[in-house]
Amino acid sequence: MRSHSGVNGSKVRRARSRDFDGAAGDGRRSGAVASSLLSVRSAVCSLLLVLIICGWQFLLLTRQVEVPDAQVPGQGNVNEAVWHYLGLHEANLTAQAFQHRDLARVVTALSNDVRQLREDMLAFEGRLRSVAKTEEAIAHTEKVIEGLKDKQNEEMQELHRVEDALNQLAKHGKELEDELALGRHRMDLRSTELEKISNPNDLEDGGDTAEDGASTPTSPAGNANPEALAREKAELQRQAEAHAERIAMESAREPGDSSGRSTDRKRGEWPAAWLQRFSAAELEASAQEAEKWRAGSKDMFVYAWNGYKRRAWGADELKPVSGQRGRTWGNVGLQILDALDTMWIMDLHEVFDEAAQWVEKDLRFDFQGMVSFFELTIRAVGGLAAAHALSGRSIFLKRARELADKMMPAFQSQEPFFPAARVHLKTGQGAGGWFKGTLLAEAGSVQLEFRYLSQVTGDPKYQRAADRAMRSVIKASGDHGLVGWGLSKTGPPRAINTHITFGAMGDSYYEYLLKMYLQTSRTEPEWKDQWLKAMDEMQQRLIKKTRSGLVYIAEENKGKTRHKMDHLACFVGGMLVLGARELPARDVRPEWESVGANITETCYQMYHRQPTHLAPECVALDPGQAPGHDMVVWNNAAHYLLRPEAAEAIFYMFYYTGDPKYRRMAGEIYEAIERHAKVTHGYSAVKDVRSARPQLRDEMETFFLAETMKYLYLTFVRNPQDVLDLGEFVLTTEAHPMRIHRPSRAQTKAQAKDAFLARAPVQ
Ligand code: DMJ
Repeated sequence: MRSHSGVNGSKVRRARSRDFDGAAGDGRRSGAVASSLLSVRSAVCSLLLVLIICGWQFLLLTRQVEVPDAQVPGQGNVNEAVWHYLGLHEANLTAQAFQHRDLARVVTALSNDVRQLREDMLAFEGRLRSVAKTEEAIAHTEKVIEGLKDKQNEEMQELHRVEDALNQLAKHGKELEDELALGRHRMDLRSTELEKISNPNDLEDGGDTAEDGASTPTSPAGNANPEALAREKAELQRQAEAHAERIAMESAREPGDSSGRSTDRKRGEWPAAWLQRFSAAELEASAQEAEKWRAGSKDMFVYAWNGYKRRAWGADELKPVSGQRGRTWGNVGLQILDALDTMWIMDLHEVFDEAAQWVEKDLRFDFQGMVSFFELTIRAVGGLAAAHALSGRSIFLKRARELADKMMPAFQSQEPFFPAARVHLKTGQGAGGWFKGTLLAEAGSVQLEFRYLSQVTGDPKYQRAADRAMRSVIKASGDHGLVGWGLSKTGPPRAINTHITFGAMGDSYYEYLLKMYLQTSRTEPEWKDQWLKAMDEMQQRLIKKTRSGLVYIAEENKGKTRHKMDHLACFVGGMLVLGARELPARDVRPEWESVGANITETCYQMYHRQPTHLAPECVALDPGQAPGHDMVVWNNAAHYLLRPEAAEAIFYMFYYTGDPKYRRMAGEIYEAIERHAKVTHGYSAVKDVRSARPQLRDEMETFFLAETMKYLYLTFVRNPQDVLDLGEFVLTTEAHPMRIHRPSRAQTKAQAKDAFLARAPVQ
């Protein structure tokens, strides 16, 4: 944890004690000076006083002995006068003696005062000295505490290093185990082969099914010759080897970064790709303009989080208007798990620590009921995995794995190997959902999370299950890239409807194809190849434009185009620019970036054109209509659920281009949410974005804090590449960053070979 509070606190305390030391020293110095000044001043005063009194007495005396001319007429008179003056003189002397006595008293009193003052000063100096000693003692204790803290940190780091080393060892052990298992499996295959060669009649049985779903060799149509079969298998192995070698070589040659980002850029410098279009002054001005939104979006998060903490701590969801606990999704504190990494990214480390404590002590996976496999994966497993990826704390990985282990049995063990729509957390039993088959997005958007678990634990079972489901989806697509959102849930993989959409039910499958490729450092081209196919078909069949130039992604059902676009589909804007900047140059289609930018603009218009500046759930587009009339909001889809996809597209566009206009789009969305959705305990979904003062739904989905807030905040920070580097992380469909895996050459080859054999018609 990157808590700075302790360090800052002691820094402040040290500064304070330094100030106090200074003050004490100054006090001591000024005390001594004051004391000596006082003594000199008193002495000078006394001297002056004596001089004044003496002078005055002298004056008096000389005036009294003066003989006036008129009074010296004769001798007799002179005697009289002398006696008279002597009398006067005597009186004067007496008076003078009294004055001298008074003067002596004053001088004694003054010197007493001076002595007293000196004593007081000495006592004060003594006290100051003892205060300084106490300060020294405090400073020393603080130093000792800091030393202890440093030591503790070092020990924690050492612990993490040991943990990492252990993980590496475990991973290595698992790899060896895998290799062993593979070797055994191959031996089994060979002995089965040999048996079949020596007993050709068995071939008619059609073969058994191996435990892990890989088929044992069956006779290809029209080929019952055992020698030919053996030759074919050997050829297949040779091809697989050659394929694996090629993939390993290509991935080693991969540029690794086609985004235009300068890899040796220092933190705080503007990205080279941004500077190609904007001056440093323009970028600086944009960052300054966004600062208020950055601070505001952080406050927004804290406000909603505090409401949840106050009213629904530990619940899956909060109802932000009534302050009640919201829907139950598995009783796993879903809001906490989904928001962890946003806290980390926003540097809210105290809040993060508090949530981490809850994860460690209170999180339970014992809900007695069915929960959505997909939602639990993307929000809970993904949330925990991302908290692990960012903080490196093993508790998150431990809990993520615990949950995934409970969910694993819900992956079908036979074709099509999809995960069940729902899972019972106590028993691991799977069950169907509202749809008779499997939803495309549900089968094809759990891979990043499960693969991350395999990558960091070294246990391949999570990745195997998830990849197998993905390969089934690809099989179900036939020769195409696009596929209907309804898939069969039994038997060989196939689509059971023709409804093609990048909105609800389909969306994140396409997103995961691209991101799976990026997640393993571009070493598994099978995902990218399928994504490229899907993008080419999307471009040809679904990307449309209205007369006024609004570019959108239509849907297709039973061969007919439907001119509607879900808010959900806005993610495509971000996905296209991600592909354009992160794929090897030879794969990038020139139109991706501009189509991505245009879709992002349309999604922004979905907000901007409403009186609330909030977007509806879906819009219908009319390509033939005049400008301003080409986007229609249906009555049954006029609500805004605090969804993130437009903010997501804006974030990706900004991340790669640095264009200030994207910050302004995001700023407008942030302000609209603040104005219309803020309620007593958080932020609420609104009923109708067309109404200037919309009513509220009393719902705050967990993705508001997980995604919407994260994307907005990341768009407002000075440079998102310094906060979350997309060369290091890939974001899941719930915006959870998974650290990009860097497989070794041997791992790349093994994976490529497995993939080749998994797709081969005959094994
Ligand atoms: C999120 O849970 C995920 O982004 C999911 O893929 C689609 N729907 C919501 C957000 O709208």
